[in-house]
Amino acid sequence: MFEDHGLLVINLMSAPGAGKTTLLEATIKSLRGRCRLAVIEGDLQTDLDAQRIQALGVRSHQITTGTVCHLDARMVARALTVFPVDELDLLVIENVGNLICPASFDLGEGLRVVVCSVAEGAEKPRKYPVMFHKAAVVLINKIDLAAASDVDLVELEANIRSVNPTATIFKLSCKSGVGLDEWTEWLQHAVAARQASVLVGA
Ligand SMILES: Nc1nc2c(ncn2[C@@H]2O[C@H](COP(=O)(O)OP(=O)(O)OP(=O)(O)O)[C@@H](O)[C@H]2O)c(=O)[nH]1
Ligand SMILES: [Mg+2]
Repeated sequence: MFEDHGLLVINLMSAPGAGKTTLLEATIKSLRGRCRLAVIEGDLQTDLDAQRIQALGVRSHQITTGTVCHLDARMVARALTVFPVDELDLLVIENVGNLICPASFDLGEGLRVVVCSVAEGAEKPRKYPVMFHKAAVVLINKIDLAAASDVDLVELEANIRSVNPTATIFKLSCKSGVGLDEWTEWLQHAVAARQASVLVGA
């Protein structure tokens, strides 16, 4: 259904607190006026993340899963009955913060984007490889904390490459803004490519 509508859908995943919602806030500010965007949020409880997105004037819908540690396609399909996504260029689904289970559930997304925060430690991609296997993009976030976390960015990037040699990797800090332009530029190209592929197919 997403493909038929020429809609780029991103399944945004990470460990809890890696910076998914902060990244979305920064991305929304950067793409303002250039891309019609909406967000579906997944959390066990609260609509705090959906409120953060709405505060920026962007439509968002919160799914609360109760005890379930991931989103699945049925939850997203149900959300779409009350949250129509017509006339959008980009839908981002922020999955439940969890580096394990969400990786095993296809939400119908066109792209998987994984946020890997420096503060988690350099070895995490090797310990939790399934999350990284199908990622089109890995965003290494919180690079401002590299020294304080005693994490070698070269080692972290090599560990991502060892489990996913083809992912596009960006190093950024949502706090300082470093690296965000490269990410939003890439994202705009991805949206345009999605739309162009529908035009070619039509
Ligand atoms: N130092 C630093 N802090 C950051 C950065 N990005 C996000 N944070 C902080 O990290 C914390 C968690 O950020 P969120 O964006 O809520 O993380 P999340 O992945 O959406 O969290 P969940 O939805 O609960 O899984 C917040 O206190 C942010 O301010 C960064 O680049 N550098
Ligand atoms: Mg969040």
